[in-house]
Amino acid sequence: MPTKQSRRQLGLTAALALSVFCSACTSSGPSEQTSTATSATPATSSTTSVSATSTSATTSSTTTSTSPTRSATPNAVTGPATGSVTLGRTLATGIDVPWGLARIPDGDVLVSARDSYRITKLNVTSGASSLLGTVDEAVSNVSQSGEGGLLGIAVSPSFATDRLIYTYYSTTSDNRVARIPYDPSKAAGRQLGTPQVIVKGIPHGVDHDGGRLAFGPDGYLYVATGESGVPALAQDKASLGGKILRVTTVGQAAPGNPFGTLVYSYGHRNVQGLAWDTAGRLWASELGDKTADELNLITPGADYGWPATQGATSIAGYTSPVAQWGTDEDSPSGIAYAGGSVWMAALKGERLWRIPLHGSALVAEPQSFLDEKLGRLRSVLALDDHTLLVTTSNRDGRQSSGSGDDKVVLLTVT
Ligand SMILES: [Ca+2]
Repeated sequence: MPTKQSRRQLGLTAALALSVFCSACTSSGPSEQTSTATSATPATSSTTSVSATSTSATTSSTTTSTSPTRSATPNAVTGPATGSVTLGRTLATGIDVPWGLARIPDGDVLVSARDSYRITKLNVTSGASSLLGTVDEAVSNVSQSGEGGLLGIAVSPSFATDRLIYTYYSTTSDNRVARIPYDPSKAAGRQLGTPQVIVKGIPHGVDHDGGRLAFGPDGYLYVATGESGVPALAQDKASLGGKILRVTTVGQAAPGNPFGTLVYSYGHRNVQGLAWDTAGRLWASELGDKTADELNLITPGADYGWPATQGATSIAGYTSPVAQWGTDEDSPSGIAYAGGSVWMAALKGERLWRIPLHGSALVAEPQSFLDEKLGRLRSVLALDDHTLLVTTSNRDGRQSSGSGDDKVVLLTVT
């Protein structure tokens, strides 16, 4: 078995093999595995691949990473990455397992917990927290090492007046999106009303349950789903599995959707991260199988290739990712956009990736931060261009947890 260090070195090679062609896309496996199940597989370079080495240095609180070699390919990697990450305060501990993060207008952040079904409000200045309540309709399958439970959370674009919270959760038979009234005038722990289901029938499996929710700049709700371990569902436009959905606040197909249904994009294996850049482009992270995790630029109606391909492809009709990684170094869940970069939380990779962008292209190789400092990372929320919240995911059944797990931690980034 390779050591963590050797796996990291392997993976950096894989991480830098951007825009590569996948010729060995294998059968489906679990998506959030620990680091022992697969090894990073450097992919075959194509004419646009980046060949580079990368080094990283770590100080007591700030991690820096440099990527010295540039590609000569136009519209690809053009400059050195110069980011940094400074570990800040731990705002919350002992959460079982933090999955969704969403900011409400007064600046506090709501945290949904996958296996306790709790929704907690967190003050990002003081660290004070209070329980809104539990979503008792949610069903975790952590006893099966599964990935279901209370997953993503989003707040209504009209939250200041309607106080609606949107959640994505698993039942025993499907995954659902519901909106829940929040009444802060009630006692802590009793502030959540009855969930009103707006989307049901999202395929549910032990693994590949998707789960991210986010309102776009257009005011519609985007829902990231997984193919539930049935790869063919990703290509079935009649299925809600393996898709990014775009719905109204009552769960109907949003106006302008490419097929007149809830489906916005398809051919996804398991999407757990959604974020928009300042120009309104939608980015999504996707857990790959054995060879390539992905950061995709999402366009309506596009087919992202699963299960025929993963990672970059030259097959007509499939959209290649903008960046990809070996699964040992990534297994991405949440993403956020801040300061010109997408920040990606890695589960199996136990790190935070910075992906510097110029428009829709990479401007430098992705940088790796916090390697193994906090363990598995699940979600990222940008409070501003230089402040992120990140959550650990060490109690999710995939490894032994440490003291204080799971946590919500502040980061200062550049
Ligand atoms: Ca793909």
